[in-house]
Amino acid sequence: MATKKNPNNNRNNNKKLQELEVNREDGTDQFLTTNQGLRINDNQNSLKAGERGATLLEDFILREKITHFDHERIPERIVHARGSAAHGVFKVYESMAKYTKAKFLQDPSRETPVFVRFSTVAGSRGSTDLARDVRGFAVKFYTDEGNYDLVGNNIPVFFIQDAIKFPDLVHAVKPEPHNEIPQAASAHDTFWDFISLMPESMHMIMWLMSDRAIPRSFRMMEGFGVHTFRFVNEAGKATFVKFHWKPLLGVHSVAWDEAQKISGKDPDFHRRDLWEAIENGDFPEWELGVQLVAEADEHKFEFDLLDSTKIIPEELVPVQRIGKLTLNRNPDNFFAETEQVAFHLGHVVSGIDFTNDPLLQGRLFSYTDTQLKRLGSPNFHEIPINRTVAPLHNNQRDGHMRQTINQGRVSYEPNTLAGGCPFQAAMKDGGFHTFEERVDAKKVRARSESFHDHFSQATLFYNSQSPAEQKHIVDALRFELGKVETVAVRERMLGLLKQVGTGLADKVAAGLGLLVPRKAEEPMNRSFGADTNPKSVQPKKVKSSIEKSEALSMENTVKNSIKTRKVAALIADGFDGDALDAMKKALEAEGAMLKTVAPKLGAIKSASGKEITADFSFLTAASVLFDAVYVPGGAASIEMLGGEADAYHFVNEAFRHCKAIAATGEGVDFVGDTFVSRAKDDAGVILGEKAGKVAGDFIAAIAQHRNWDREMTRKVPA
Ligand code: HDD
Repeated sequence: MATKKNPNNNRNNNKKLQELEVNREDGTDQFLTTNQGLRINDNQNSLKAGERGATLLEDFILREKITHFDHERIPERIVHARGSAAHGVFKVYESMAKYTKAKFLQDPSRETPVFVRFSTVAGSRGSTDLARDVRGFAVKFYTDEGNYDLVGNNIPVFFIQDAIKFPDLVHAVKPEPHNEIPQAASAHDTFWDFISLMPESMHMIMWLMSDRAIPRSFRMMEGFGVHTFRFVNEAGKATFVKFHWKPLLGVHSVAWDEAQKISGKDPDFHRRDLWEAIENGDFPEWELGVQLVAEADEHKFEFDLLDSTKIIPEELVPVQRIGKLTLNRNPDNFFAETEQVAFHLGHVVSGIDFTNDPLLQGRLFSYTDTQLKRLGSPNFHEIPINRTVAPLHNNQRDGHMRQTINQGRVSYEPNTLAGGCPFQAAMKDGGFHTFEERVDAKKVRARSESFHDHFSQATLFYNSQSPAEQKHIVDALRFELGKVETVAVRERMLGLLKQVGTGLADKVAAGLGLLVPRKAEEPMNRSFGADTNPKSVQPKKVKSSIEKSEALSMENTVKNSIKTRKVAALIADGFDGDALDAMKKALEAEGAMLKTVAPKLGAIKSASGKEITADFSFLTAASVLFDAVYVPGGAASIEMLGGEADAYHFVNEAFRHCKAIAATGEGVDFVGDTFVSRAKDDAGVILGEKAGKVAGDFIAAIAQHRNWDREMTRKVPA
């Protein structure tokens, strides 16, 4: 789709941009050259012994070009291979100096440049954006004190408690190794075989089977740092902190049937959405939230703060919003920036520190290790997108593709020959000082008993969902487990779901045509070494201090805006031009877009003879790519649309996916011939004579995102 260039999307004057500028290349008005700067005279023909003769080894221009091409690919990320990114800025609202000495969290006038990469986890680089999957939400802050990476997800918990299980988890979810099937999908035997033996994953599974795993847009996702981290202030006092990103547009998702169809119609749906929003000047925004817990309160919860399968419910510790992230510039080059960016949990600044969460601890090793493999050199920090804007001086030298030209003969410390430089920084000068946590323990391979409850928060999550959201979880489990061929795996999963309680297992079992096992398989918990008797350490359900948490349901999210929403208007020659204009004006006034879809591309004439150019034809658009549909009147237009199966399908499918539908004039007759006629009382169906009159209700219905209740009562084939 064509995008209008955003006039505000220019390069603001920050240090990171100046840095990137040095490496930007633009061939405008320039000669074509070799990598050595030699001007090329013929880029069409290789050097041959005669016009019909063999190519000569001497052709250094050919060899240089082909060699470079042969080496263009680097290994994709082992997880999170499929991603999209953007540049932006972060600003704190007011100083957090009471809790952290991190300077970028202290000065509200300071704009910190950021680069944010969103991703799916399981699929390859070219896989669909709409997989049912966790989304990565990785933020690199280029602070004046060094790079800080907050490498999180759009789900606040994780599958496993200990990093030693990560390779197993990833092997299980990736395409099965014998036939490389299925791509970017968890609906297969190896994933559920593993999960059915890992009760600790049940909380995460609830989130993953919910609509959170099929977001409407990266711009409409929450983000979470997942682990408990530490803030440390100037006095050395630590406070536990959990990080949240709260999208200002709210948290919204698509329907699973829709996700599967988008995967065919536009597998780049999320990438395109992010790109176009930024090009259009609709800059995505999130607020940074923190949950703060005093060190003294570490043990006051019924769960362990070090356990990444647990949240701190917002009812227990409210999320304070402390700053804003705005994405305002698309990358210039996907490979140079989005592909080469290297995140690492260990990229911290003074004032932010770790905890002993065993998942976090393992990650501290994995990220640099993987960059070495993927980017191929310990100098990956010199790639422009990874460079810090803070001064960098140390005695590390050489290595593949070294760019820095270090001067002088001293590359060791201590030294006198360079006057002792570069020298260590005292704490008062920002030198990083690890939080002095007291340790007095035996070396053991073990899991703390405080990690043994695997079900309470899974139940809390399920109980906190609206009826429609619960139905989606049941349907998702029926889908995923229905794709599992090994019946014993399905049954083991039912045994686990039974422990989540609340009738969930019965509902899933009914769809699978199975019975819920009367007793969960005995040594269900395999998270112990060979010498531990699992029966003595079975997972225990702890009583949650709350029954429900409003923040866990997307039903309670922001629903007061239709900004950036896409509405399709179905038109053909003879459409009611005044109605279309009025609706477009009303929608655009609220920040939404109206795009026309017609039986053909090119000029379409209104009833009064005015021509407009159709944005899409029924072949190039589909209802799944829009948030809502409008059918204006115009007798001739409606008659022509009446002959288009695709036009009926468009409306029926939008109805099935619970979207807002409006029709005016003769358009009302058209939707009367669709399944919409079954639902005249539906809050998301707005019918009337004049566009100006129905626009208000239509806008209110779009702002609700979807009328999910519709699917609880209607059956619509589409
Ligand atoms: Fe990870 C990438 C997030 C657990 C090992 N991870 C990666 C990315 C995100 C996360 C967002 C993509 C970064 C990018 O856009 O380049 N990972 C998480 C979260 C986890 C988590 C939120 C749990 C709370 N990860 C985790 C564990 C390990 C890894 C336990 C290993 C022990 N993750 C990696 C990795 C990746 C990675 C292999 C692949 C590519 C990369 O790092 O740069 O190192």
